Amino acid sequence: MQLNNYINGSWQDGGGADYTAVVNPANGETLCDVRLSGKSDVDEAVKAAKRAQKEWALVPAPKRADYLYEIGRLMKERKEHLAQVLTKEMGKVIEEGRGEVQEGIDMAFYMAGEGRRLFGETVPSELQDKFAMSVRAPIGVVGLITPWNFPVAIATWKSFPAIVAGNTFIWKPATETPMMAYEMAKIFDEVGLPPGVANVVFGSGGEVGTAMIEHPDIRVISFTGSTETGRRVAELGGRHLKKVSLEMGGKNAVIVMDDADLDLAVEGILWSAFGTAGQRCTACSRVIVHRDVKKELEQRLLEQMKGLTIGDGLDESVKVGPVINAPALEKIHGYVEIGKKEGAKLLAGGRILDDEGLKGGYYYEPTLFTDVKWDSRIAQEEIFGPVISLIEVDSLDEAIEVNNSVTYGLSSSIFTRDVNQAFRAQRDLDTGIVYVNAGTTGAEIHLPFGGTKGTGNGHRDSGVAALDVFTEWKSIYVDYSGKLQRAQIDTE
Ligand code: UN1
Repeated sequence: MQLNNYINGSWQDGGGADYTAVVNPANGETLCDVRLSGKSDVDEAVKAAKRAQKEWALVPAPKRADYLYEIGRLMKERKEHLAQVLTKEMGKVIEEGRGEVQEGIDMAFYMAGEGRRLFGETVPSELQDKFAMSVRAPIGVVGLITPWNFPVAIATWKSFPAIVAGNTFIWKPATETPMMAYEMAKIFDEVGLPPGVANVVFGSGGEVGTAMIEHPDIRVISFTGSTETGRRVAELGGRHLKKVSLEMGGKNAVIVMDDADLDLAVEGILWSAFGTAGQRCTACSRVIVHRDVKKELEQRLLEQMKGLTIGDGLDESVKVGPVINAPALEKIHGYVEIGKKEGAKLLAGGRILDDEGLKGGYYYEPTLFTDVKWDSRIAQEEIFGPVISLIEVDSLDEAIEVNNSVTYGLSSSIFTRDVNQAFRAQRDLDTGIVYVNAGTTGAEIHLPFGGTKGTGNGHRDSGVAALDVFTEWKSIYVDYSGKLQRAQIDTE
């Protein structure tokens, strides 16, 4: 099987010379080949998107939303198939695959609702017989660059608000996960979106991404991925005066206070640390624990970790799937070695697995470090794998300080039964998302998603906030006085 780009409503072979193989991380088998694209494919897609956008912007928003209802309906109908493709392609366990597809379905219906809102504002004018309002205007052609760890949900967070607001888009999915993008392109095609509204271009390395960022007719770049790549996107985007929305890494912590329900905390930690094999930007990778419950928490975590079945995510009994590829395995293992050198105590895990039944795949054993220093590298840098670092503290103040000591600011969580501590924590934790008595993952699509500090650059995916990325505020004044009224002068 070979995948083609979807440009201007038709399937086209990429113009690049090379193919890349899509590999199932659970067993190393090749799933399909993709011909890579180049700058000429981007140019063609942008041309089509620009042409289509003029007409698309004139389609009333509730009518644009009708396509989203239809997309949501098809995704729902194909939920199981999409989840299977997702699990084969990137490895997350099937239960989470279904959850991710559900996130996309929710986004379709939620953003379709925005087609009947897209609220602007009317405000009184300073002058008599003058009407003042501001409306959300579409921006034009937008570029979407998405990661492999959430190959469908994140794409829906970006593409659905983009089109409901009257933009057209070019989407470059991650090289590792083009199959999900292909499935979505088929849906865009089937619902009859006008040609050029949705375009999918498969790339690799920097060529397609760079061509998108440099293209004068792409006005917005919405990127989710690594901090390293995000920085390059921001630099290049800045040079071309693009509106750039970035969602990048995290170093998310669960705080466990001395009055916490420990069973609940353990469940929350395991789910958010080892779900998607720790490859979520919201994954819990630090546990900041009050000294009085540290030993007890360690014991309970160790006990529960024994029950985590590792293997191919298509097997319903498996709890932890593979990581994405060999370089990811090496990176994770490299961090475990660093942790040991830094003097952290390895309580469990710490191995690349190639036992019978796991051969050919990329599996890392769920890992628990304790006695980790808050400023050590394993406690500060994003590992993006199933590794937890336990850090001991004496008070809520210290826990918050440790939480806030990292350069990232995506998600955080606190387990406590004390409502005062919970409310203080939600105020003082410097992250874009805060959970009380829940792990660090599981953001819902109708709330803004994003982080402070090095996690992003102030924009948000999801929720109504996503519309701020894909619309321009336009202020409109209508003077019906019949005379020339001068603001700031005739108001005296
Ligand atoms: C990501 O890891 O990039 O909150 C997104 C969550 C999911 C989305 C994660 N709803 O964990």
